[in-house]
Amino acid sequence: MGKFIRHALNYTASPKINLYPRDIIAPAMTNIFAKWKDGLAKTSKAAFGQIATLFGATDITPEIWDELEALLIQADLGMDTADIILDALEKRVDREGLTKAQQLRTALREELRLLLSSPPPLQFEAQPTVILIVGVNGSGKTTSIAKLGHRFSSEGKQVLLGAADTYRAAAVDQLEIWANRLNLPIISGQMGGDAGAVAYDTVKAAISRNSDIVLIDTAGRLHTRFNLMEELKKVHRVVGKAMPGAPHAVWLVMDATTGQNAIQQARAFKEAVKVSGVVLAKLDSSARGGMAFAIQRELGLPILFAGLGEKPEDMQPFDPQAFVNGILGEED
Ligand SMILES: Nc1nc2c(ncn2[C@@H]2O[C@H](COP(=O)(O)OP(=O)(O)OP(=O)(O)O)[C@@H](O)[C@H]2O)c(=O)[nH]1
Ligand SMILES: [Mg+2]
Repeated sequence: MGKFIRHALNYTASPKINLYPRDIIAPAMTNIFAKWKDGLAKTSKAAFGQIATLFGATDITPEIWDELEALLIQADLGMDTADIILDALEKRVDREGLTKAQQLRTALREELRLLLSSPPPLQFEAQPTVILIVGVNGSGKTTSIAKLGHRFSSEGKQVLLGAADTYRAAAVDQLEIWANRLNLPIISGQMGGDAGAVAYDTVKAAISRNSDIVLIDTAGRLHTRFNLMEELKKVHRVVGKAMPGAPHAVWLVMDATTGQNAIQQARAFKEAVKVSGVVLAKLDSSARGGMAFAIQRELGLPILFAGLGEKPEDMQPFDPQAFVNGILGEED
């Protein structure tokens, strides 16, 4: 058994913690599963849909293995992750004496689930808790901030947004429009101004207003642009000057449609600033979705939230079971 699978098994053996109050509200839960199902409709029809069709055959044949490997790679799991899954499945077929394609399908569902961890509980101990949002151009940062701000404020938290993308024309306006629409307070910078100064002012304002959560938007940047990555490090440092210990979290917004390239990008962000978690945006636009597995296995970062649409309420805490059911279709 591979090292990671062992780890994943240990993980699920630990007691389950109920992370979100939503879990105890039954009607809301039906709603949430519907959201995951709708949000992942593209993925479940495309790559993972073909996997489901593959298991329409009755017996496990050598061809099934070859096709399954190709389909997992096409689904954006990446070669290494696909191999780990296949390896685990082969061992289970031997150990449990599986012969039917349906049994393999159930085993696949379980193995995929084991590769994903539930997000750790969010820590909001510091007052304010400062969260820096980073990522490549167009990954979904600003929209995700609006959605997260909406979510946290609906939970009763005092949220303050910081529009520290002073680089792209209209970036500040974009977040201001969201802030107005969602009734969230915001500190904005001037276009072309110093992003660090805006971040600093936002944190200082949050301290004096007694805010609970600060979400700071930053300019999109290519991970290969040295100067821009240095600037991001500076924003990170300046936030720490405004409040010792801040930022308390750095969330990398990743675009689920980018595929395997996004893993390389994420590594560069991880090196530049201490990324603590991933927001996986645009899962609803992705036909593949397998990136979620690669993010956890190859980057060791938890996926905290998933973007399942463009509306403020289309941001859900990452739920491995709902995700696997969403991409593979309902339980057998
Ligand atoms: N369908 C869908 N669209 C999304 C999601 N998240 C963001 N978008 C769209 O993606 C586009 C880019 O989103 P932004 O939030 O502006 O991305 P950004 O990372 O802030 O972009 P820059 O500031 O230019 O780097 C917008 O059209 C969003 O509406 C999502 O979860 N689902
Ligand atoms: Mg933006």
